[in-house]
Amino acid sequence: MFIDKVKIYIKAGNGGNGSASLHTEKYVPNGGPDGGDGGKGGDVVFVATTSENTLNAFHYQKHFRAGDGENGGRQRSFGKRGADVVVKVPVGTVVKNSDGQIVADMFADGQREVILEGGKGGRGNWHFKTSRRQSPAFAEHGVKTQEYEVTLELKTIADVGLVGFPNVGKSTLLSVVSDAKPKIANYHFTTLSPNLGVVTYYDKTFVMADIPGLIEGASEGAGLGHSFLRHIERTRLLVHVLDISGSEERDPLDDFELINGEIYSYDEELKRLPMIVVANKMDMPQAQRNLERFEQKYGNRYRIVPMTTIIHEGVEELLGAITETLQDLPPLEPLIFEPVKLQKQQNDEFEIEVLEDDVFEVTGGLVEELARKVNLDDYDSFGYFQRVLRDKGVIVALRKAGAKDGSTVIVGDIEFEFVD
Ligand SMILES: Nc1nc2c(ncn2[C@@H]2O[C@H](COP(=O)(O)OP(=O)(O)OP(=O)(O)O)[C@@H](O)[C@H]2O)c(=O)[nH]1
Ligand SMILES: [Mg+2]
Repeated sequence: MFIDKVKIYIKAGNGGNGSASLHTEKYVPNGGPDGGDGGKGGDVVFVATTSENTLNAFHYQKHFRAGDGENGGRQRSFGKRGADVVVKVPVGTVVKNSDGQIVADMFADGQREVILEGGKGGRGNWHFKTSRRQSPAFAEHGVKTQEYEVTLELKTIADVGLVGFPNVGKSTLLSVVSDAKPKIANYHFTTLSPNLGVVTYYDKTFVMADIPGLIEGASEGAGLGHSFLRHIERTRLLVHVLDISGSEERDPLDDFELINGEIYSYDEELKRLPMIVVANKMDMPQAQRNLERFEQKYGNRYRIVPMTTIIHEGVEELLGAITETLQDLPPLEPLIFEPVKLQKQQNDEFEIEVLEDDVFEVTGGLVEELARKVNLDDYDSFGYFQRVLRDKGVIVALRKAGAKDGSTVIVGDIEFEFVD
C-alpha cells in the first residue's frame, strides 16, 4: 500500500464559554459580575517531517480534533486553553481545501503551520458591566469551530528523479549510488512507491528519488498509474534509465520516446527539467549496437551515460554529470501560491434579505458573532443586542431596505418587531 493522496478531517477546538457568575459573599449583597473568560480552543498544527515518506498513516486515522477550551468560572477564573493537535506529514505534502485551493505547502523539514485556529473563548460577564448595567447576567459563548475536509497530496521532493520502464534497473541504480535499500527483482513493478536516497559525491550531496516504472498510457492511469508522475513534478533534473540491450524485446529508442511522451502529456511543464540518459545493462548482448543507434539519434540533444549498474560501471561518470548539471540549476523552491485560509475570519459583515412582505432577515458574520451572546431574552442582554445592531449600522440598513414600525426582523434565532 502506498498512499500519496488522502482526504482527512480536521477540527480546531471550540472556545470555552464565558461565565455569567455574579459574585456572592457573605454580607456582600450584589457583589457584581465575576464570571471568567472561556479558554481558547486548541489549534490544528501541521508539521513536516522527513521521517515519513508516505501518507499511509492517514489510511488509519482520518480525523484530527484539537481540544476544546474550558469554560470560564466564578471569581474571574479563566478557562484552560484546549490542547493543540499536531498532524505530522511527510515533507512535500501539499494541503488543499475542498475546492482544490492550496492552503499550505509543507516543504521543509520541521516546518510548522497552524492550519486551523482554535475558537476564541467567550468573555465573562464582568466585561459587559457598564454604569447602567451593574450586573449583566449574560456572558459570551466561545466560538464554535467547524470541521473541515482537506486533501493531502504528497509530491516527493528530490533533486533527481529516476524515470523509465519497469525492470530497467532504476532501483538498482539508486541502491548503488545512495544509502537507500530499495527492493530489486527481475520482474515488472517491483517498486510500488517512490524511494528516496541521499547521494554523496565528493563534497556534494543531493537527493534522488526512484519512481515506480512507467508504461504506455501511464499518464492516463495505465500500469501503476499517473499518480506517480506527481512525484517528479518537484525534482530539478530527470535521469531517464533505459535497458539499452533491449533484453525484453523492446527497442530502447521506442522506450525512450514512449516514456517521454507519457511524462510530457502528464504535464508539459516538465519539459523544463533537464534530462540525462542512462544506457543501462551494457553487459548484455545488443547493448553496444543499440547504444550507437541511440547516440546517433539523440547524441546531440542529451548527455548519455553508458552503465552496467550491477557492477557499478559508469557510476563515476553519471554522478559527475548530475552534480555538474545541478550546479547550474536553481534550488528547489516551495510552490508559489496565494495561500487560502480554511477558516473564514470573524467579521462584522451582514446582509439583509427581504423574505416576504415586511419580513427581513439579517445574515452574515455579524449575526454569528451576536449569536454567541446568551440569554437574549434577558432584558440587559437584549439591550446590548439592540445597541450592537444600531452601532454596526444594521438598523439604518433595515430602514433603507424598507423596514418600518411593526415589520418583522429575524436575526439568527431571534425574531422581533422593528421599532423605528
Ligand atoms: N544484466 C544487467 N542486469 C541489471 C543491470 N542493472 C539492473 N539489472 C537487473 O534488472 C532487474 C531489474 O532491476 P530493478 O532495479 O529492480 O529495476 P527497476 O527499474 O527498479 O524496476 P521496477 O521497480 O519494476 O520499475 C534486476 O534483476 C537487476 O538485477 C545491469 O546493469 N545489467
Ligand atoms: Mg524498482
